[in-house]
Amino acid sequence: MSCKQSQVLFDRAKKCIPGGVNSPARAFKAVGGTPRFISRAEGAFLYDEDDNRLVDYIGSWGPMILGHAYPMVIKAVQDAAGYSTSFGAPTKAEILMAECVCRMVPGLEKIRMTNSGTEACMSAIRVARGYTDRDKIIKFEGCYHGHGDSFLIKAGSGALTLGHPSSPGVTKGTAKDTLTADFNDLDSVKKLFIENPDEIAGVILEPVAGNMGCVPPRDGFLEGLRSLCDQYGALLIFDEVMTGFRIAPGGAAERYGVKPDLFTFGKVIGAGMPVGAFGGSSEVMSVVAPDGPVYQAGTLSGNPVAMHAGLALLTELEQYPEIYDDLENRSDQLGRELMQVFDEYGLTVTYNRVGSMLGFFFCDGLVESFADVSRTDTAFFAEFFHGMLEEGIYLPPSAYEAWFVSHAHTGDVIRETARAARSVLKKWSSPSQGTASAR
Ligand code: KE4
Repeated sequence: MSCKQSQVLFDRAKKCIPGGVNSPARAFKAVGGTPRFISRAEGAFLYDEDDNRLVDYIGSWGPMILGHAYPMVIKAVQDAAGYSTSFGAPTKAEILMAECVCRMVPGLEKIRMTNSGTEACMSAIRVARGYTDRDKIIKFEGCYHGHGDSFLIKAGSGALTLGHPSSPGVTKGTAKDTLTADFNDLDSVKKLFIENPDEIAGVILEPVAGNMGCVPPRDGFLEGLRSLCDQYGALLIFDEVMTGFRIAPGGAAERYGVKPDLFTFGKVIGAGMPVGAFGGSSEVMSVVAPDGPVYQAGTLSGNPVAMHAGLALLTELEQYPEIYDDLENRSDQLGRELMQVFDEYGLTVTYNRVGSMLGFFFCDGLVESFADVSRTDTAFFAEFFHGMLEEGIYLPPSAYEAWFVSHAHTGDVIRETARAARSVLKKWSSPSQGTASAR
C-alpha cells in the first residue's frame, strides 16, 4: 500500500509543525513509520492522500460514534455556518445543548461548555478546589485528562506512549498537589485520604480507562470511590470525555449507576467539532463565574456551529437508544472474531470491552490495572498495527489507546477486519515471510 503522498506531506509538515502533527498521539511514534494524512472520510472509512481506503477504529479518538460525515451533522454545520461562525454572545443553541445533555446524563443539572476535553477537566478540578477550599486532587496512573499541568503526572495516552507520563514543564508547585493512586485499587485511594487529611478537593478518573488501552472498573470500584469521597468530603469527578454518550446515552454514570459530583465531556458532545464541557449539580456549579467566584471563560465556548453539530448527533442518540444495542452487538462481534483469529495462531491476547470501546493486550492474564497494562507486548502490537494497516485497517497507533466501533461499522466491515487479521498472521506463520513469533 503506497503512502508516498503521506510521506511527502509528513516531511513538509515537520518543517513548520512540531513533530509534523498538532497532537502527538497522531505521530506514529509508538509504532514507527509514516502517519497517514487523511483527505476525507465517510462512515467507517478514512481515505488518505494516497487514496487508500482504511477501516477506521479511531473515529477521531471517539467523536464519530455514528460514523464519519454523518449527514445530519454535516447539514447542521453547513446551515449554522451560513449565519456566521461565532458571535461572542449567548445563543439559543447553547440552551438546547445544555438541556439535551442534562436530560441524557443522570445527576447533571448545570453544564458549562469549553473548547476541549482538556479545558473541561482543568475547569472541573478548579471548581472542586473552589467548592471545597482544598488544593489537592487524586488522579490514577495511566488515566489521561488532557494536557493541563495538574494532569501530566503519570498520565496515559500520548504522554505514556512517548514515555513522558510526567511531563517536563510542570512545576514542582503544581505537581505536589496532584496525588496518584492505582486504578481499581480502593486501598491506594484510602491511603492518600488518610495521609492528606482535609486537603483533597477531588478524585478524578476515567470511569472506564481508555488511555492505557481499555480497562474497565472492577465491580464495586466506582461505588467505593463514591463512598470514600463522601466520607472524606472530596468531590468525585467522572472524566467522561471518552465514555460520555459512548458506553450508554448517559455514559458511565448511567451504565454503572454511580453519580459523580462533577462530570467532564468532550469528543461525542461536539460530533468532531472542538467542544468540551463540565457540569454537575446546581449546588456545586453555583461557584462558577459569573454566579460565583471560580473564574472560567472562553471566547469560542458554546460556539454556535459546534453546538449545532453536537446537538444534531446527540439528538440522534437520544431519540434512537437502540443504536447502543447495535454498537454493543457489533463491538462484541469484533472482539469475538478477532480473539478467534488470535487463538487460531496461538497468540496470547487479553481483551477488554465496554460498549463500543475496546482494547486488546498482547499478554496473558487479566488486565485490570496500569501494572497489568505494562505487561502488554508493545513491540508486537507495533508489528500487528502495520500488518493491519497494510491490509487497510487503521488501528490506534499505540497499544495504550482504546479502539472505537461506530454505528457505521456493519457486520461486513467487522468480518473484513477479522479477515485482515487472519491474513496478517497467516503471512507471519508462512516460511516465506519469516515468522513473528506467535507467542
Ligand atoms: P482533548 O483536550 O484532547 O479534547 O481531551 C483530553 C481528554 C480528556 N479526558 C479523556 C478521558 C480523554 O481521552 C482525552 C483525550 N483523549 C486522547 C485520545 N486518547 C486525545 C487524542 C490526542 O491527544 O490527540
